Amino acid sequence: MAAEMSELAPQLTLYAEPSWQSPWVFHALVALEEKQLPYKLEVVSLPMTGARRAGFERRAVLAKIPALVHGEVWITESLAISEYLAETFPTPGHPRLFPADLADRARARQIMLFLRTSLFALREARPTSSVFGRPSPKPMSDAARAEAAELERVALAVLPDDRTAMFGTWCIADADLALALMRLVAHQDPLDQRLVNYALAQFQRSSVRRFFAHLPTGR
Ligand SMILES: N[C@@H](CCC(=O)N[C@@H](CS)C(=O)NCC(=O)O)C(=O)O
Repeated sequence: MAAEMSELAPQLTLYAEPSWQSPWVFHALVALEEKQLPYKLEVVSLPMTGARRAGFERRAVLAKIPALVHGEVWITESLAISEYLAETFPTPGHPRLFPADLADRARARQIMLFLRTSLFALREARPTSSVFGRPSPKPMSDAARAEAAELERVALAVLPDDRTAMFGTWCIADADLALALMRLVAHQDPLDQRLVNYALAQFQRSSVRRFFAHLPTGR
């Protein structure tokens, strides 16, 4: 066991939400699993209210889920969580989350921020419940269709051949991109077959399967 995770080291706790539909909890849990760190799970109903909300606001500033607690450190926002894990438990002692190459790392962050700040109509028409639960077809608006085309264009740009990871070896951005593509795959929406294969291969990773093990449907 790494020195940081000895009995004296602060324990890691991940706060999740009971529906297990959050792409951001998915990101944080996959990051912890890929780092192979022991952690405790706490499931908190949303919206947070009363003393719980006040406690989160006091400790984490933003009362959101996922939240990572490490000793006195409370972090919300999924990307801040994975960056904290990457920097607190660095290579070579721990598996890598972000690409080693600085340009690749910047590209990975760019893609992850794109997925967090865009595609709102697509996310509405193709919610994660389709991926983590049962696909429930909803009509695709013109905006959702345009965003699906943009997602496909971006994914093909960063996956120019048959590779199964964006930068040759896995990084945390692959988990996010695969989840975004799975919104389309789950509905059998038109999508370049290479991207279908990429998303399905990513979803076979044991870190992703560990997230699925929490789903009430047991998928
Ligand atoms: N951008 C954030 C999103 C976190 C987020 O919005 N979480 C939702 C649940 S999926 C939440 O905590 N909502 C409760 C609230 O905003 O009060 C991330 O990447 O973690």
